[in-house]
Amino acid sequence: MKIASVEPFILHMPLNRSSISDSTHTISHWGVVGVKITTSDGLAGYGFTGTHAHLGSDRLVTSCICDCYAELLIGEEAGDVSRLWMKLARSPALQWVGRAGITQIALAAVDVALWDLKAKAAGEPLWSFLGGATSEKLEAYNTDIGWLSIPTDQLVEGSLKAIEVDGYRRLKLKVGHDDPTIDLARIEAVRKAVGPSVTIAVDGNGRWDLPTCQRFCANAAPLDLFWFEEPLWYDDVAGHAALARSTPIPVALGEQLYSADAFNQFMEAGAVHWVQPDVTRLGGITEYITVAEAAHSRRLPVVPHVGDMGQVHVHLAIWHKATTMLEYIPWILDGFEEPIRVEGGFYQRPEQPGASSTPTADAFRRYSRPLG
Ligand code: 0YR
Ligand code: MG
Repeated sequence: MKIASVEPFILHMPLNRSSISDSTHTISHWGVVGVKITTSDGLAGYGFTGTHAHLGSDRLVTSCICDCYAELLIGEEAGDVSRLWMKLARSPALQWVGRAGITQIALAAVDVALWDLKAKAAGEPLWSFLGGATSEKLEAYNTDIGWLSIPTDQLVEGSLKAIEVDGYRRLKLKVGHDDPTIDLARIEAVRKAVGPSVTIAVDGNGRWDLPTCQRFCANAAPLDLFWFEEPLWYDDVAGHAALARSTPIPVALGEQLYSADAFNQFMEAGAVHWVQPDVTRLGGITEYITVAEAAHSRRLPVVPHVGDMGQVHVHLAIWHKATTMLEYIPWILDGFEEPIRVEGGFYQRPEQPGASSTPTADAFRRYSRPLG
């Protein structure tokens, strides 16, 4: 199974509403920026990263794949995923240029495509190919009801519908107003409506400083928060460790970390309780496994962030022992051959061979953007 071609693509898929905001971004499209890798025997694997659909920076990713990684891949044995990951991650052309950011995001797309190929060649869905399911059911928690751009009355309404109609038991609400008492009032309204048994996590997307987070956490005590995600600047290990020591609210993070080394620093400092790796940032499934195993060996739970909107992470979450739940954001369901499915608050197991990373022909027709 030799690699015959490496073809990058950029798709900009519209969200299920005009736009959403968290504390740091307002977006209207999700970028599916990736690569199709074809083998000499005609099998095609797809991998992608998730972006905020800025064409300029998306092209940096496809250029990295096209101008740097492709020549290292053509003619290689496609099944040697570990060796190819090392070849790309340690390539002299890129190691000095970036061990985080664009190079890892591009590597993520390639690595997912290679795993997709391997599972397709074996005729199995990735979760089964990796070793099978770790438990009967995988719970979904709902992020899509909680954007900062949703006014409080609709936030309450959407939360109630998610619980009472759709069967969720876990919600995540965005926080990060300049005045945190606004966030506290929003959470309080939801808590009052849904009652004490629903878990409510919050996500600050790195907006606040340490004193603001500490004040927020002290005032949030009666709200029973399940975790506080990305409270501080993404790389601030000491700040997260200080926050973790000063509040009983568990700290969650990882969606913007690019290596196992970065995760190790947070874990060693006691700066994270819920570990949130993302294959679309981390250099793919290969490095994700390293992080998930490191977390599990410290008995820390792993709850991946869905930069792929769950398409690939559903497989990893079903398979890995450290994971019992997965984020749900249904933005790109019409874009993939086997879209993720949640019923009654639980993920359904994918059945098709591969990593559920194959966009539909229709998505390529409708959402493709020029590579440059
Ligand atoms: C929108 N999930 C997140 C989205 C989301 C972000 O900017 O990218 O809110 O990925 O933090 O936990
Ligand atoms: Mg987040």
